[in-house]
Amino acid sequence: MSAQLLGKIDLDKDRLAADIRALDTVEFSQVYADFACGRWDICVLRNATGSSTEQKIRTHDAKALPTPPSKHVPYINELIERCFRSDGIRYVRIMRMGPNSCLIPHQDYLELNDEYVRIHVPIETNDRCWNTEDDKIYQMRMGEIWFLDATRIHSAGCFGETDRLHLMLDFQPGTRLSEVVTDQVQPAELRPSDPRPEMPRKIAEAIDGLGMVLSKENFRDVVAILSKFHFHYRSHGKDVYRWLSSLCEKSGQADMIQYAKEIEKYYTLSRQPDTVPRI
Ligand code: YCP
Ligand code: CO
Repeated sequence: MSAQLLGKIDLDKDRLAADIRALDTVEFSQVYADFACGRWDICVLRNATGSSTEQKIRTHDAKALPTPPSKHVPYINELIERCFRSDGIRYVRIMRMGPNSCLIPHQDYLELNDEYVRIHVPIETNDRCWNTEDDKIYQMRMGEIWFLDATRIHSAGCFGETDRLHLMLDFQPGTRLSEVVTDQVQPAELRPSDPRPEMPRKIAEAIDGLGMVLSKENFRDVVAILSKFHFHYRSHGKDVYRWLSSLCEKSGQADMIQYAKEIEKYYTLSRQPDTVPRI
């Protein structure tokens, strides 16, 4: 499948703002920080046990239980119950991304033995937030309910001046998209995004030129530059790894070439839990 707009929620701005303010007092977690460039953290609102000590996802098949932070967001709880068929929910999280931040293009569920059906609802965003999937770019707007096919290579970026907060719900593997929302949601109209310009040859050369300055200390920064470029020029998520491998080759450093292969595998092919490759 691919990303799909399923509908939208008419948000009560004041009540939502009160919940978001309350989240300032709640601790967000960095457990998946290795997927991000910049500021990106997560607050688990519902999970398998209801315990805040469980921050990472795993395969389980019981109705998700509220964690302590969910007490701070009464309006969001109400939205979940009103708009979603909550028996099928396995996780609810808030993903918070800061300005000038993005994710490294990746595929999810590789460390699990099943694939959840993942839904996103932007609850705070700006017009310089984007998502990518394969070679496509699109925007999710406030209150829209999106299915995100996280088995495809995808990414998200926030390049405006304010935070991007998404409510993210994982449904039981195999849930049909017609079984996700209730009849309380409104139909939504897809708004196409402007196409990205072709990457000028000079920029492609500059990327290869990064091989000249590549070192262990700046490897992550180079990955961040490439991940951000991929939002600005027409490309596929996989191109980030192609660019990276090409500039590593240009650097002539065998350990960098090897590391580039390992991270491509970790983010897009296969990974064990808690085995982030280290240079
Ligand atoms: C997950 N995977 O599938 C996480 C979210 C990126 C890595 C963040 O829950
Ligand atoms: Co993802």
